[in-house]
Amino acid sequence: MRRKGFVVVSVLLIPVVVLIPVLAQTTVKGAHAQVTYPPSLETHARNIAQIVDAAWQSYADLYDLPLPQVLQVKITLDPNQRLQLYTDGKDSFFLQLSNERQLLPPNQGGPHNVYGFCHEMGHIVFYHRMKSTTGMPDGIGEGWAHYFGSVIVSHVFEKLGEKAWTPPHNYHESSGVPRLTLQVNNPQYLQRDPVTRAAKMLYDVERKFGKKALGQAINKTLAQQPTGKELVPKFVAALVEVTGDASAAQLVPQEFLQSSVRWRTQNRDITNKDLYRGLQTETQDGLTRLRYDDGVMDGKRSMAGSGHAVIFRKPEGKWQLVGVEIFGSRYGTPQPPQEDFSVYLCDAKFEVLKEFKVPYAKFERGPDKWVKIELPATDMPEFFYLCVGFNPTATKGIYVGYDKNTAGHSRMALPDSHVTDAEGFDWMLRCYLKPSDAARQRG
Ligand SMILES: [Ca+2]
Ligand SMILES: [Zn+2]
Repeated sequence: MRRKGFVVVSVLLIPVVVLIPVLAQTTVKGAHAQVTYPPSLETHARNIAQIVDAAWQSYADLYDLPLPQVLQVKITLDPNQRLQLYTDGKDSFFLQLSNERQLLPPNQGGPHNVYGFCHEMGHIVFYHRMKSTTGMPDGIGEGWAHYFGSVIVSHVFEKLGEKAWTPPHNYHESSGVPRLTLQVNNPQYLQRDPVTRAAKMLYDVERKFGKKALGQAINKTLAQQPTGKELVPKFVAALVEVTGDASAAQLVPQEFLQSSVRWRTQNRDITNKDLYRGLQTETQDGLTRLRYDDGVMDGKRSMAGSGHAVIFRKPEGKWQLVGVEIFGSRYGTPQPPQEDFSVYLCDAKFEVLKEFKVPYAKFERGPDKWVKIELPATDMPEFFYLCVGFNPTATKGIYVGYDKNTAGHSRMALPDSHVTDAEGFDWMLRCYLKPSDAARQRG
């Protein structure tokens, strides 16, 4: 009996002990920072709130660059996670720690934490005012956040000094303008790293035209809500306008003016007919349907920062695309988000021929099923991609089913961004065609 009693007690105790550190989160509020943290990190949470407030003001004072009024910082401590600091690009960033040694300053083996918050805010400065990051050239996202993170962390140091962090240290020397200056003047770094070249671009602009002009050019750029592809070309135009100096454009390396699709695929050339083995052409609902999958799902996936693409070859003759069908389900809030996702029809070079916007509400939560999406009849070339971008996050997205009984025709891809082979499966994504109506086309 005693033994049994003892067992019951331990069963009750264990969950309590395990749950407390996971659930108990406390919040400290600053003027702009709202820091949520496990109780053991109280001191650092207060440090972070003060640093984020100071950095928020530095972005405004030095560059006139606005940030959201309230920035959420979420700190978690869990030995099962790896050290990570990242942002949702809107108004939050996340510091994931696996142990408290990761709060030590850089000269004691820790990461550049103080700089890191200023860096994430640099991402938010851009991303929260952009239409999307699609097509952003390699190096720009990190390079520009690095530039601002470095300048801002030095400015924060002027205001708060060494004691802003526990233990106190000179984060200006370790992680601010001195480090940045060494990097952008190091030929080896410049040669091998687009991030350094992108940081040097802003460094050069600021040295020549000053902080106010740089801030104005960026504000003019972001006021147009650019995509990642448009960001740098619009920045160049704005910079020339703000400075009244056409030669300002020369400070922007050519490599950043075209978006570069990153190809990680065995078959960049999709006009090879051998690639379309396994493509089934059948009649369904009075239309012609193309598919690879066997109708039985073997897994499903949602991918932040990417999309689901499948290559197709149309049958002989003239056809128009009239629909796609996707096997999947929605996750997230019970109510679908009030936004559209994109279906792209792309040519054999993965250039967008047409983008169709489709309401998220097309997909329901619950069991996965076929969802048919009608599209306005559209001509397409012999070889084409259909790509669907759901812009998923942790709280909204679509799981797209895949089939392992077929492979080689699918990619993880987004236009102007990247094309990566989906290895060992094809997305359950079909398309519907109808013979093109020559008479109606003439009319
Ligand atoms: Ca299957
Ligand atoms: Zn970053």
